[in-house]
Amino acid sequence: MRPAQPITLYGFKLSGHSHRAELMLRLLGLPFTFQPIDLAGGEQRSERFRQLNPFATVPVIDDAGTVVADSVAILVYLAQRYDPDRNWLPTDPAMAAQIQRWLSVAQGWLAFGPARARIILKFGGEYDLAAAQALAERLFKILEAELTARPFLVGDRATLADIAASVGARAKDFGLSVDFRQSNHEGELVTWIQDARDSAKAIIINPGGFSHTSVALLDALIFTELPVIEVHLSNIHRRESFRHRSFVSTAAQGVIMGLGPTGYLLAVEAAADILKAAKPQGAQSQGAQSKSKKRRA
Ligand SMILES: N[C@@H](CCC(=O)N[C@@H](CS)C(=O)NCC(=O)O)C(=O)O
Repeated sequence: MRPAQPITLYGFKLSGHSHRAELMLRLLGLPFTFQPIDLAGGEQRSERFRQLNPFATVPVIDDAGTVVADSVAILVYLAQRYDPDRNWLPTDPAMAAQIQRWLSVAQGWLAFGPARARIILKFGGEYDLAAAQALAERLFKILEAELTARPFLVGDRATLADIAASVGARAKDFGLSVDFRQSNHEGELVTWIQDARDSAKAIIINPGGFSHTSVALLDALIFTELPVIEVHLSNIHRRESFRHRSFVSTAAQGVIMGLGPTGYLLAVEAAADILKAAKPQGAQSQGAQSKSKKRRA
C-alpha cells in the first residue's frame, strides 16, 4: 500500500528523533516532503505547531490528514500501515512484545542516556552529563551483550527495534547525510553500489553472508572508486572458518567488526575523516553523502 499523496514530515535535521521517522519512511520507500521546524527559534512552541503536537516536539507526520506525533508512534503507524508483510513489526504477540520492549528502551534509557549526553555535548543542553553518560554506558553494555549473541535485537532480521537505535544523527554531526538501504538480493546491492559512484562520497557496507561469496559485490565496489568501509556486527573471526574470508575486504579501506551497531557509528566517523583528508587544500566545506548498504552480519 502507498500513500495517495506524499507524507509531510515535520522535523529538524539534527534531531535523532526526526531521523528515526525519516529512516523508516526511506526504508519503506514512501514518498514524503520534509518540513523543517526551527527548534532554535522556538517554532515548535508556536500555536500552529502545537495544534499538530501539544507536546511541542518533532517529529510529527501528516499522512493525508492523519497526524501522528512522536518518533516511536510514527514507526509503529508506518509499519502497520505500509508494511503489509509486517516484517518491521510482526503480528506474532511474543515478537511484538519483544520489539515493544526495545521501543520502550528507546524512549527511556536511550533518550535519557546517550541522546541526552549528545544534547549536552553538542548543543549545550543543561542536564546532568555524568548521569547521562553513566546510563549510556549501562545501555551500551546490554546492547553489546545482546548483539554479540545475534545480529539483530529481535528475531533474525531488522525490525523496528533496530530502527529505534539508528545512527543517522551521528552522521549529521559530521555534516554528512546517510542513504540507508537494506536488501537480501545480491543483484540489487550491485546496482545500488554502481549508482553510488555518482550519488555518494563513501560506502559503508555490511555485506552479511555475501561477504564470503560475492565477487560481484567486490567488482562493483572496486568500480565505484569510492572509499569503502566494511562493517560486521559480529567478529567474523570468532565464527565458523568459512566466514573468516571476505571478498569485500579486498575493496575496503577499512573493516570494523564485532562491535554491534556501534560499528556503524565508527564507520560514519571514519568516512568523515577519510573525506576530510581527501578534500583538496582550500576547498569549501560542503555536505557529503555517504551510502550505507546494510545487510545482516
Ligand atoms: N518522545 C518524543 C521526543 C521528541 C523530542 O524530544 N524531540 C526534540 C528534538 S530531538 C524536540 O523537538 N525538542 C524541542 C524542544 O526541546 O523544545 C519522540 O520520540 O518523538
